[in-house]
Amino acid sequence: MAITVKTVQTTPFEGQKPGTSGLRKKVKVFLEKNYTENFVQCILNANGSEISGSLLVLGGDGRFYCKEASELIVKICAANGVSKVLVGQNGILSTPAVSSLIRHNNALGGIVLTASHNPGGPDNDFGIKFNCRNGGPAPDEVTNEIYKLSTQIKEYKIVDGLTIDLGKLGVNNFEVEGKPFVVEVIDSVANYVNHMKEIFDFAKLKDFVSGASNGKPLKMRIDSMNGVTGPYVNDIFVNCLGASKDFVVHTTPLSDFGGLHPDPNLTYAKDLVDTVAKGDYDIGAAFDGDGDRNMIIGRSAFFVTPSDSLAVIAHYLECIPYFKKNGITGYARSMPTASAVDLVAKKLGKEIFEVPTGWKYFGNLMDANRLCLCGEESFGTGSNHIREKDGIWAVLAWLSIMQHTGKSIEDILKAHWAAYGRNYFTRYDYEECDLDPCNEMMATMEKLITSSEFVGKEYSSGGKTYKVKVADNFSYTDPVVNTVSTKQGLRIVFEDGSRIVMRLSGTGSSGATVRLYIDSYEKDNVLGKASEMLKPLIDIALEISQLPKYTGRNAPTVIT
Ligand code: VG1
Ligand code: CO
Repeated sequence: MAITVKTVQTTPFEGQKPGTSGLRKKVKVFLEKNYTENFVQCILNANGSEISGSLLVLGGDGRFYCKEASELIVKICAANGVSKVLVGQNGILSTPAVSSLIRHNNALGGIVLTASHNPGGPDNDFGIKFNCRNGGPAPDEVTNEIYKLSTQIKEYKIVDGLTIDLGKLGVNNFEVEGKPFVVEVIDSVANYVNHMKEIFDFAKLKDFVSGASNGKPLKMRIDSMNGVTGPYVNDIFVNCLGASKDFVVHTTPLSDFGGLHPDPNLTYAKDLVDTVAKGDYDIGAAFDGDGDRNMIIGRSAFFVTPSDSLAVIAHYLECIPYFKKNGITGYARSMPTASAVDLVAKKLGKEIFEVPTGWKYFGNLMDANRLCLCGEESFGTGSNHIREKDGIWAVLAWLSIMQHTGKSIEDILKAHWAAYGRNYFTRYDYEECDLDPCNEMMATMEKLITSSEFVGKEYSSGGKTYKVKVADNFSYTDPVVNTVSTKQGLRIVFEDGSRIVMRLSGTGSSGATVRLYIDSYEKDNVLGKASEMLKPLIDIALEISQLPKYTGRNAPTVIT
């Protein structure tokens, strides 16, 4: 079929600035005439001449507008000289699967259609993210360029008369103004599942899950929260590892996530937590909408903080065949993540890096072969097998550790704390506050904590006194390419290592979400309750920031 390219005049939209992870707005914003077209054209333009003749991967988490956006993007790619698009069946690909596909196919990059953990449906969020050749989210230089182009755009290119059935697997050949253009609709899960089989010992895990190795089948509860992981979970845990079908729930991707907020934390994954709390399961896990986040809980809903999860995986990394084979390089965490993994790195003599919030900051270190395992406190854990965090990978890592140690999750954690001490951590989220007062709060607090008399100041609460050692707005110099990222979060570090961190979220679609992170380290007192242990520091943080005054909130929306 011969197809012609059409150039459409357009004008810029305000605010097409990618945040922590892509551009996220309400669906109705993306549906405005030319809004999606403009942004996609800018993504392609940001790649310059490399777009011509390129291969791109395309897919999303199945939320409302994913399918239509996929069809639209294919048409814009065709018009801009892309030679091939690999698209997941029905537009479905998890974020880790996109990353894996980009790498396996040596693609120029990928376009991921997701607003991740944000709710979906016609009245909720949609998102578009560009991942580069290494499979990782575009770094700041690229997203800044996309944004700059979005403020100047005058036209976009699109083809008419190109239709494909995204439901049908196979290769679709077209000719666009004399040049071949191919759309291949691929199985959404096959490549990813094979990748997991290369990393983990599936035979061993199958014996463990079925009980063949110890006479006791593992009882697990895996909750896909109606997000994209459902098909992957069914194939990996049920088909490959032999878990009972009853152990996996909410595995059909729904365009509105069935009304769930697909964020795997103690508040939004309540169904999982309540079920596992009854004491019948050995492990519970949940994922977010696009499958890159994970929450792990043990029997009776014993909660594993993501900071601890990272440290435990770091400690046991060699029980996973991939690391045994490829060796262990360094570890990393985002700045607000508690530093439990730092202690493991120190013990094992490995490099450890502290980067700003957002997975894009890990990529260069992985590419330079200095980093093989990293995580964020926001339920993100992953390794250098791809360049995104990976929810299912994290569960397979935990199953491997349970199999290797023969211990329960709670016992694994307790042994870890006994050996290393414990980093207590909590995060308070104040969602959808008014933007202006939050900006004012952050500016006022920054001024206060960076003033010369702030260091050395003492704050007391609950019978404890903390003396300020360092306070700043976190800035990061990438050790590989030397780019500097400033203003990445306000940080107060006390003499005993306790920290208060505060930043505004970069993934919301309206208003401001304030995140307050608190952590402190205890060498011996490791069995306390985090909420009680950290109470004095929380009170001090609220006093310093005047958060209740600025936000009008007396309690957070979510406590982790
Ligand atoms: C949040 C998390 C951050 C994570 C990001 C993307 O960002 O804090 O750690 O990398 O979401 O995760 P923010 O700016 O809202 O704090 V995902 O699973 O939404 O792509
Ligand atoms: Co996500």
